[in-house]
Amino acid sequence: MSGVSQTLITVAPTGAESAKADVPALPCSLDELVSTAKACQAAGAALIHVHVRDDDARPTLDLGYVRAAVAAVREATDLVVQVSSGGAVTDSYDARLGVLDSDPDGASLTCGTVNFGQDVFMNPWELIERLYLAMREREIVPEFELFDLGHVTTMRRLLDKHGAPDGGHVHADLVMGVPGGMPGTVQALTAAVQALPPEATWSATGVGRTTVPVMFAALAAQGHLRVGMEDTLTFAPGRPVRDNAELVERAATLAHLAQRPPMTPDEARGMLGIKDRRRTTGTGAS
Ligand code: KMH
Ligand code: ZN
Repeated sequence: MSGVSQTLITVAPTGAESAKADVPALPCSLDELVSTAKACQAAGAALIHVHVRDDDARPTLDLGYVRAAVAAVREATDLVVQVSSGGAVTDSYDARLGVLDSDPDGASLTCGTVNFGQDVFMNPWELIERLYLAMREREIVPEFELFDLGHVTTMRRLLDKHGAPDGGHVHADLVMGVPGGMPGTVQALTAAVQALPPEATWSATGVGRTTVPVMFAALAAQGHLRVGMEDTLTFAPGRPVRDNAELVERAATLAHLAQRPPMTPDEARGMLGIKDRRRTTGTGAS
């Protein structure tokens, strides 16, 4: 693999799993999401993976809330805005498809069912196909979420059957260390990366205590980084994460040390084949 000169840093600030009451620093309101997005862009993030909360800080896929979140982040920042089509383990397939009508730049697309702690995150083949085709119809660029080695096989089967995604580029995110998925180890990362199509780009996410080792492994293997409070609530043993920006700052510091500085949102758009919706909607950061 030839050298990758810059690092895409994605921030996943909220997720659907943690409760605001347990984690007061979790950005849940629209204001908190927007100020988090701005701080994370300033710290080096180029892409934001968005899960939305309702007025009671509960995870929601209600299209009104999701549309408002996408529009507000796009208005306030230059970040690539990716919505989660995974939602929470309790969400219906129709609701997960429904978020694609929120006009995002991208959307996550998990490529297989996985045990998820005590729960099961359901992603049968038929749902994966429906999400993929609905994304392409709407010119939304997917990010393939791969929680296990078999998910790489499913992603490749999807691409073989249906062709390239919107924008023509394949970008995957290895989600490592979920209880039930692949472990956050160098060995697992290497196996997954070797199974990817050679032209694909990829990032890695280490959940919980695998966050830091997975960042080192990903940088060493020419990968990109995803960090955020969706995946990590402890900055160091016994020290809760203060906010998402400090996770992005740490990732940016490591990227600089690896001599692969963070890419800008526009550079990320170029790499990922994402069209600039800021121009078509007339909004965007100055
Ligand atoms: N919340 C998890 C069940 C995604 O965003 O696409 C699923 C998830 C993946 O976070
Ligand atoms: Zn997510």
